[in-house]
Amino acid sequence: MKKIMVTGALGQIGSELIEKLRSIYGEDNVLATDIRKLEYTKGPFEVLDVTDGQRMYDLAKDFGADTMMHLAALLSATAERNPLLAWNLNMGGLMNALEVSRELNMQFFTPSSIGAFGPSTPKKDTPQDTLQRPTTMYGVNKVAGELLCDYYFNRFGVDTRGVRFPGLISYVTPPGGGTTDYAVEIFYEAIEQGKYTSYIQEGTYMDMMYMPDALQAIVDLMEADSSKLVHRNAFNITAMSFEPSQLAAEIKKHLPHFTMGYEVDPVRQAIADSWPNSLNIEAAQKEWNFKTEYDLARMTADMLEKLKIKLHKKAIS
Ligand code: VAH
Repeated sequence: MKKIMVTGALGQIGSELIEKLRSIYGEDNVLATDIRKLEYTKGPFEVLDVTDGQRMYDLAKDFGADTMMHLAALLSATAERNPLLAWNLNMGGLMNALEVSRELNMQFFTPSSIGAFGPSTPKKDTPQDTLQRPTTMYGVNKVAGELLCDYYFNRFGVDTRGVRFPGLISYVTPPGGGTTDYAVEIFYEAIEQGKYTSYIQEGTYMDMMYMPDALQAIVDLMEADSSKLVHRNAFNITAMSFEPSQLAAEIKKHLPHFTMGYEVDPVRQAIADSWPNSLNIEAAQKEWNFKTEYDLARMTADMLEKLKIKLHKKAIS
Protein backbone atom coordinates (compact mmCIF):
# COMPACT_ATOMS: atom_id res chain seq x y z
CA MET A 1 0.00 0.00 0.00
CA LYS A 2 1.54 3.31 -1.00
CA LYS A 3 -1.14 5.46 -2.70
CA ILE A 4 -4.54 4.87 -1.13
CA MET A 5 -7.97 6.06 -2.29
CA VAL A 6 -10.76 6.02 0.29
CA THR A 7 -14.48 6.33 -0.46
CA GLY A 8 -16.93 7.36 2.27
CA ALA A 9 -14.09 9.32 3.89
CA LEU A 10 -16.43 11.53 5.95
CA GLY A 11 -18.27 8.60 7.55
CA GLN A 12 -17.81 7.09 11.02
CA ILE A 13 -14.90 4.82 9.95
CA GLY A 14 -13.60 6.98 7.09
CA SER A 15 -13.09 10.19 9.06
CA GLU A 16 -10.69 8.43 11.45
CA LEU A 17 -9.18 6.00 8.95
CA ILE A 18 -7.97 8.91 6.78
CA GLU A 19 -6.01 10.36 9.72
CA LYS A 20 -4.53 6.98 10.61
CA LEU A 21 -3.51 6.15 7.03
CA ARG A 22 -1.96 9.60 6.55
CA SER A 23 0.03 9.23 9.76
CA ILE A 24 1.49 5.96 8.43
CA TYR A 25 1.77 6.49 4.65
CA GLY A 26 1.98 10.30 4.40
CA GLU A 27 -0.73 12.91 3.91
CA ASP A 28 -0.21 13.24 0.14
CA ASN A 29 -0.51 9.45 -0.33
CA VAL A 30 -4.10 9.22 0.88
CA LEU A 31 -6.93 10.56 -1.31
CA ALA A 32 -10.14 11.11 0.66
CA THR A 33 -13.40 11.09 -1.29
CA ASP A 34 -17.02 11.50 -0.28
CA ILE A 35 -20.29 12.64 -1.80
CA ARG A 36 -19.99 16.01 -0.08
CA LYS A 37 -17.11 18.31 0.77
CA LEU A 38 -16.71 19.96 4.17
CA GLU A 39 -15.74 23.63 4.15
CA TYR A 40 -12.33 22.61 5.50
CA THR A 41 -10.61 19.35 4.65
CA LYS A 42 -6.90 18.70 5.22
CA GLY A 43 -4.98 16.85 2.51
CA PRO A 44 -6.09 15.51 -0.90
CA PHE A 45 -9.91 15.43 -1.17
CA GLU A 46 -12.33 14.97 -4.09
CA VAL A 47 -16.11 14.87 -4.26
CA LEU A 48 -17.23 11.44 -5.50
CA ASP A 49 -20.61 9.77 -5.82
CA VAL A 50 -19.59 6.09 -5.81
CA THR A 51 -22.38 5.24 -8.26
CA ASP A 52 -20.38 7.25 -10.86
CA GLY A 53 -17.91 4.58 -12.01
CA GLN A 54 -16.20 6.75 -14.62
CA ARG A 55 -15.38 9.51 -12.12
CA MET A 56 -14.15 6.89 -9.64
CA TYR A 57 -11.84 5.48 -12.33
CA ASP A 58 -10.58 8.94 -13.36
CA LEU A 59 -9.84 9.96 -9.75
CA ALA A 60 -8.02 6.69 -8.99
CA LYS A 61 -5.99 6.89 -12.21
CA ASP A 62 -5.06 10.57 -11.84
CA PHE A 63 -4.02 9.96 -8.22
CA GLY A 64 -1.98 6.90 -9.18
CA ALA A 65 -3.77 4.86 -6.51
CA ASP A 66 -2.53 1.33 -5.81
CA THR A 67 -5.09 0.65 -3.07
CA MET A 68 -8.87 1.17 -2.84
CA MET A 69 -10.58 1.31 0.55
CA HIS A 70 -14.28 1.35 -0.21
CA LEU A 71 -16.33 2.47 2.79
CA ALA A 72 -19.24 4.38 1.23
CA ALA A 73 -22.50 2.62 2.10
CA LEU A 74 -25.85 3.04 3.82
CA LEU A 75 -25.95 1.36 7.25
CA SER A 76 -28.55 -1.12 8.48
CA ALA A 77 -31.35 1.07 9.86
CA THR A 78 -31.18 3.57 6.98
CA ALA A 79 -31.09 0.71 4.47
CA GLU A 80 -34.26 -0.77 5.98
CA ARG A 81 -36.04 2.56 5.52
CA ASN A 82 -34.91 2.78 1.88
CA PRO A 83 -34.06 -0.70 0.57
CA LEU A 84 -33.97 0.18 -3.13
CA LEU A 85 -31.62 3.14 -2.56
CA ALA A 86 -29.52 0.88 -0.33
CA TRP A 87 -29.24 -1.79 -3.03
CA ASN A 88 -28.31 0.74 -5.72
CA LEU A 89 -25.76 2.59 -3.58
CA ASN A 90 -24.29 -0.34 -1.63
CA MET A 91 -24.06 -2.76 -4.56
CA GLY A 92 -23.59 -0.24 -7.39
CA GLY A 93 -20.83 1.52 -5.48
CA LEU A 94 -19.14 -1.77 -4.61
CA MET A 95 -19.22 -3.02 -8.20
CA ASN A 96 -17.66 0.27 -9.38
CA ALA A 97 -14.93 0.04 -6.73
CA LEU A 98 -14.16 -3.58 -7.65
CA GLU A 99 -14.12 -2.80 -11.38
CA VAL A 100 -11.78 0.19 -10.90
CA SER A 101 -9.53 -1.96 -8.70
CA ARG A 102 -9.49 -4.67 -11.39
CA GLU A 103 -8.75 -2.23 -14.23
CA LEU A 104 -6.00 -0.39 -12.30
CA ASN A 105 -4.59 -3.45 -10.51
CA MET A 106 -5.33 -2.04 -7.05
CA GLN A 107 -5.37 -3.87 -3.72
CA PHE A 108 -8.92 -3.66 -2.34
CA PHE A 109 -10.64 -3.38 1.06
CA THR A 110 -14.29 -3.12 1.95
CA PRO A 111 -15.96 -4.00 5.27
CA SER A 112 -18.61 -6.58 5.77
CA SER A 113 -20.50 -6.74 9.06
CA ILE A 114 -22.13 -8.92 11.68
CA GLY A 115 -25.16 -7.82 9.70
CA ALA A 116 -24.17 -10.49 7.14
CA PHE A 117 -25.68 -13.07 9.50
CA GLY A 118 -29.35 -13.79 10.15
CA PRO A 119 -31.67 -15.37 12.75
CA SER A 120 -30.75 -18.91 11.62
CA THR A 121 -27.04 -18.30 12.20
CA PRO A 122 -25.63 -19.78 15.48
CA LYS A 123 -25.77 -16.80 17.89
CA LYS A 124 -23.02 -17.72 20.33
CA ASP A 125 -19.42 -18.11 19.21
CA THR A 126 -20.64 -17.59 15.63
CA PRO A 127 -18.33 -19.59 13.33
CA GLN A 128 -16.25 -18.00 10.57
CA ASP A 129 -17.97 -20.32 8.05
CA THR A 130 -21.67 -20.76 8.77
CA LEU A 131 -25.22 -20.20 7.58
CA GLN A 132 -25.81 -16.66 6.29
CA ARG A 133 -29.51 -15.89 5.72
CA PRO A 134 -29.78 -12.22 6.77
CA THR A 135 -33.27 -10.71 6.94
CA THR A 136 -32.25 -7.09 6.25
CA MET A 137 -31.37 -5.32 3.00
CA TYR A 138 -28.06 -4.32 4.64
CA GLY A 139 -27.34 -7.98 5.37
CA VAL A 140 -28.24 -9.02 1.82
CA ASN A 141 -25.84 -6.33 0.57
CA LYS A 142 -23.08 -7.56 2.89
CA VAL A 143 -23.42 -11.25 1.93
CA ALA A 144 -23.54 -10.35 -1.77
CA GLY A 145 -20.53 -8.08 -1.21
CA GLU A 146 -18.53 -10.87 0.43
CA LEU A 147 -19.29 -13.19 -2.49
CA LEU A 148 -18.47 -10.47 -5.06
CA CYS A 149 -15.11 -9.79 -3.43
CA ASP A 150 -14.29 -13.51 -3.41
CA TYR A 151 -15.30 -13.65 -7.09
CA TYR A 152 -13.00 -10.74 -8.02
CA PHE A 153 -10.14 -12.49 -6.25
CA ASN A 154 -10.74 -15.92 -7.79
CA ARG A 155 -11.79 -14.78 -11.30
CA PHE A 156 -9.61 -11.69 -11.82
CA GLY A 157 -6.85 -11.99 -9.21
CA VAL A 158 -7.81 -8.72 -7.46
CA ASP A 159 -6.23 -8.74 -3.97
CA THR A 160 -9.53 -8.21 -2.15
CA ARG A 161 -9.67 -8.20 1.65
CA GLY A 162 -12.34 -7.47 4.25
CA VAL A 163 -13.60 -7.99 7.78
CA ARG A 164 -17.03 -8.45 9.35
CA PHE A 165 -17.11 -5.43 11.65
CA PRO A 166 -19.16 -5.50 14.85
CA GLY A 167 -20.76 -2.30 16.10
CA LEU A 168 -18.11 0.42 16.14
CA ILE A 169 -17.83 2.94 18.96
CA SER A 170 -16.07 6.27 18.40
CA TYR A 171 -16.16 9.87 19.61
CA VAL A 172 -14.91 11.68 16.48
CA THR A 173 -17.86 11.46 14.09
CA PRO A 174 -21.41 10.95 15.36
CA PRO A 175 -22.79 7.70 13.86
CA GLY A 176 -25.59 7.74 11.32
CA GLY A 177 -28.18 5.14 10.56
CA GLY A 178 -26.81 2.10 12.36
CA THR A 179 -28.51 -0.31 14.74
CA THR A 180 -25.57 -0.37 17.14
CA ASP A 181 -25.49 3.43 17.40
CA TYR A 182 -27.12 3.33 20.85
CA ALA A 183 -23.65 2.38 22.12
CA VAL A 184 -22.34 5.73 20.85
CA GLU A 185 -25.34 8.00 21.54
CA ILE A 186 -25.37 6.85 25.18
CA PHE A 187 -22.00 8.52 25.82
CA TYR A 188 -23.09 11.89 24.38
CA GLU A 189 -26.29 11.89 26.43
CA ALA A 190 -24.63 10.58 29.59
CA ILE A 191 -22.28 13.59 29.53
CA GLU A 192 -24.80 16.19 28.34
CA GLN A 193 -28.04 14.97 30.04
CA GLY A 194 -26.95 12.50 32.70
CA LYS A 195 -29.42 10.00 31.29
CA TYR A 196 -30.14 7.97 28.15
CA THR A 197 -33.20 6.17 26.75
CA SER A 198 -32.07 3.12 24.80
CA TYR A 199 -33.96 2.03 21.67
CA ILE A 200 -32.44 -1.45 22.06
CA GLN A 201 -33.92 -3.50 24.89
CA GLU A 202 -32.01 -4.71 27.94
CA GLY A 203 -30.50 -8.14 27.44
CA THR A 204 -29.81 -7.69 23.69
CA TYR A 205 -26.20 -8.76 23.21
CA MET A 206 -24.23 -7.48 20.21
CA ASP A 207 -20.56 -7.59 19.27
CA MET A 208 -18.79 -4.24 19.59
CA MET A 209 -15.34 -2.71 19.04
CA TYR A 210 -13.66 0.60 19.84
CA MET A 211 -12.62 2.53 16.73
CA PRO A 212 -8.83 2.49 17.39
CA ASP A 213 -8.94 -1.34 17.28
CA ALA A 214 -11.04 -1.28 14.10
CA LEU A 215 -8.59 1.03 12.32
CA GLN A 216 -5.59 -1.08 13.36
CA ALA A 217 -7.36 -4.20 12.12
CA ILE A 218 -7.78 -2.65 8.65
CA VAL A 219 -4.08 -1.74 8.43
CA ASP A 220 -2.94 -5.11 9.81
CA LEU A 221 -5.12 -7.05 7.36
CA MET A 222 -4.01 -4.97 4.38
CA GLU A 223 -0.35 -5.41 5.32
CA ALA A 224 -0.72 -9.16 5.99
CA ASP A 225 0.94 -11.83 3.84
CA SER A 226 -1.63 -12.58 1.11
CA SER A 227 -0.53 -16.23 0.88
CA LYS A 228 -1.70 -16.81 4.46
CA LEU A 229 -5.24 -15.48 3.90
CA VAL A 230 -7.82 -18.25 3.52
CA HIS A 231 -10.98 -16.29 4.38
CA ARG A 232 -9.66 -13.03 2.87
CA ASN A 233 -12.93 -11.06 2.52
CA ALA A 234 -15.01 -11.62 5.55
CA PHE A 235 -13.01 -12.22 8.70
CA ASN A 236 -15.10 -12.32 11.87
CA ILE A 237 -13.60 -9.75 14.23
CA THR A 238 -14.80 -8.36 17.54
CA ALA A 239 -13.46 -7.00 20.83
CA MET A 240 -16.40 -7.39 23.22
CA SER A 241 -20.03 -8.44 23.44
CA PHE A 242 -22.39 -6.59 25.76
CA GLU A 243 -26.02 -5.63 26.22
CA PRO A 244 -27.28 -2.10 27.04
CA SER A 245 -27.48 -2.47 30.83
CA GLN A 246 -23.85 -3.65 31.01
CA LEU A 247 -22.71 -0.55 29.13
CA ALA A 248 -24.86 1.63 31.40
CA ALA A 249 -23.32 0.02 34.50
CA GLU A 250 -19.80 0.71 33.17
CA ILE A 251 -20.68 4.37 32.50
CA LYS A 252 -22.14 4.67 36.02
CA LYS A 253 -18.73 3.78 37.44
CA HIS A 254 -17.57 7.16 36.04
CA LEU A 255 -20.88 9.11 36.25
CA PRO A 256 -22.64 7.79 39.40
CA HIS A 257 -25.83 9.82 38.73
CA PHE A 258 -26.28 8.45 35.22
CA THR A 259 -29.68 6.77 34.64
CA MET A 260 -30.77 4.51 31.77
CA GLY A 261 -34.28 4.06 30.40
CA TYR A 262 -35.72 1.99 27.52
CA GLU A 263 -38.06 2.89 24.67
CA VAL A 264 -37.58 0.05 22.17
CA ASP A 265 -37.56 0.87 18.44
CA PRO A 266 -39.19 -2.22 16.89
CA VAL A 267 -37.33 -1.83 13.57
CA ARG A 268 -33.85 -1.61 15.05
CA GLN A 269 -34.70 -4.18 17.76
CA ALA A 270 -35.74 -6.66 15.07
CA ILE A 271 -32.45 -6.02 13.24
CA ALA A 272 -30.44 -6.49 16.44
CA ASP A 273 -32.35 -9.68 17.31
CA SER A 274 -31.42 -11.14 13.90
CA TRP A 275 -27.69 -10.67 14.50
CA PRO A 276 -25.25 -12.87 16.47
CA ASN A 277 -24.45 -12.30 20.14
CA SER A 278 -20.72 -13.09 19.93
CA LEU A 279 -18.41 -14.00 17.06
CA ASN A 280 -15.68 -16.62 16.89
CA ILE A 281 -12.52 -14.77 15.76
CA GLU A 282 -10.03 -17.65 15.52
CA ALA A 283 -9.57 -17.37 11.74
CA ALA A 284 -8.49 -13.71 11.96
CA GLN A 285 -6.19 -14.49 14.89
CA LYS A 286 -4.60 -17.40 13.01
CA GLU A 287 -4.36 -15.94 9.50
CA TRP A 288 -3.21 -12.36 10.26
CA ASN A 289 -2.68 -12.16 14.04
CA PHE A 290 -5.77 -10.05 14.79
CA LYS A 291 -5.80 -8.55 18.28
CA THR A 292 -7.48 -5.75 20.19
CA GLU A 293 -6.40 -3.31 22.94
CA TYR A 294 -9.79 -2.11 24.27
CA ASP A 295 -12.30 -4.01 26.37
CA LEU A 296 -15.55 -2.53 27.79
CA ALA A 297 -13.88 -0.90 30.79
CA ARG A 298 -10.97 0.66 28.87
CA MET A 299 -13.20 1.80 25.98
CA THR A 300 -15.72 3.43 28.35
CA ALA A 301 -13.05 5.33 30.24
CA ASP A 302 -11.43 6.59 27.02
CA MET A 303 -14.76 7.50 25.35
CA LEU A 304 -15.87 9.57 28.35
CA GLU A 305 -12.52 11.30 28.69
CA LYS A 306 -12.22 12.22 24.99
CA LEU A 307 -15.90 13.11 24.56
CA LYS A 308 -15.90 15.44 27.60
CA ILE A 309 -13.06 17.36 25.96
CA LYS A 310 -14.81 17.42 22.57
CA LEU A 311 -18.18 18.52 23.99
CA HIS A 312 -16.58 21.10 26.29
CA LYS A 313 -14.73 22.61 23.31
CA LYS A 314 -18.02 22.75 21.37
CA ALA A 315 -19.81 24.32 24.34
CA ILE A 316 -17.28 27.14 24.69
CA SER A 317 -16.79 27.70 20.94
C1 VAH B 1 -24.95 -0.79 11.80
N1 VAH B 1 -22.93 0.09 12.82
O1 VAH B 1 -25.44 -0.78 12.92
C2 VAH B 1 -23.42 -0.70 11.69
C3 VAH B 1 -22.78 -2.05 11.73
C4 VAH B 1 -22.66 -4.22 12.94
C5 VAH B 1 -23.35 -2.92 12.84
O2 VAH B 1 -22.83 -2.71 10.53
O3 VAH B 1 -25.60 -0.89 10.78
